[in-house]
Amino acid sequence: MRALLFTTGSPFARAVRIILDELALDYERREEITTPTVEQRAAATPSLQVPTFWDGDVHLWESGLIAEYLLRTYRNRDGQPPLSECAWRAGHEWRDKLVFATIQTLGAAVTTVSQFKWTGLDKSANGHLTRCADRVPHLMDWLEAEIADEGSGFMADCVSAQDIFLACHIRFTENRPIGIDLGLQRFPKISALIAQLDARESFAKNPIYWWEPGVTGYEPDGTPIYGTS
Ligand SMILES: N[C@@H](CCC(=O)N[C@@H](CS)C(=O)NCC(=O)O)C(=O)O
Repeated sequence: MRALLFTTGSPFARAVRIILDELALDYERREEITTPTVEQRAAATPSLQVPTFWDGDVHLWESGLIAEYLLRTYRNRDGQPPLSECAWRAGHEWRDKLVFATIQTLGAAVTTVSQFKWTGLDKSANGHLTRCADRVPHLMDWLEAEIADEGSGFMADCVSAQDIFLACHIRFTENRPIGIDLGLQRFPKISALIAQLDARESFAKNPIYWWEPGVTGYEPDGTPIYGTS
C-alpha cells in the first residue's frame, strides 16, 4: 500500500505529488481541504504536518526525506529532461543539500507568513513574521546565483528535487494574498526554470490554485468555489 496524506494547498506536499507522478507511481490520495483535529493528525504523524507518506512498511514525514526516499527507491525516468537520479549527487552532496535546505527555508518562511495570516496575524504586526518575509529576497538572490544560466536548473541535464520544490514554493507564494511580492522579474534564471516546469505533465496534473479565506473547493478548471461546504 502506498498513500500520501496532504492538504490541497501545501507546497511541500505538491512537490511530493509531482515527484510521485514523475516516477509514475500510483498512490492513495488522502487529501484534506481543511485542517483536521490534533488527534486525527497525530494518528498519522507526530509532526501533525503534511505531507505524510506510507509505502508498505515505510512511513515517512518531512517532504525532503520523502523526496529523497522516492528518488532513491524508484527508477522510472520517462520525463524529458528526466527526473534526477538522486537528491544529492556524489561529489556534490554538500552543495546539493545546501540548495535544498535553502529552498525549504524559503518554503517555511512563506508558509509561516501564510498560516499566521489565516489565523489572524498579518506579517506587519509581528517582528518574527516580518523577518520571515525579509528572508525571502535574500534567499531568492542566493538561489538565482546557484543556477548556471537561463534554461538550466540546479543540476545539469535533469529536473532535480531542488527545482521542483522551489517552483512549488514560488507558485504557492504567488497564489496567496499574503503580502509577499517575489519580484520574479528580478530573477530571470528562476523565472525561466519555473516556466519550463509548469509545462511538464506532472506539474499540470498537480496545479496550485488561488486560495483565500472563504474558498472551500475548486471547479475542475481550478476556479475557486466560495461557500460553507
Ligand atoms: N518541514 C515540513 C513542513 C511541512 C508543512 O509546513 N506543512 C504544513 C502545510 S504547508 C502543515 O502541515 N501545516 C499544518 C500545521 O503545521 O499544523 C516538511 O517539509 O514536510
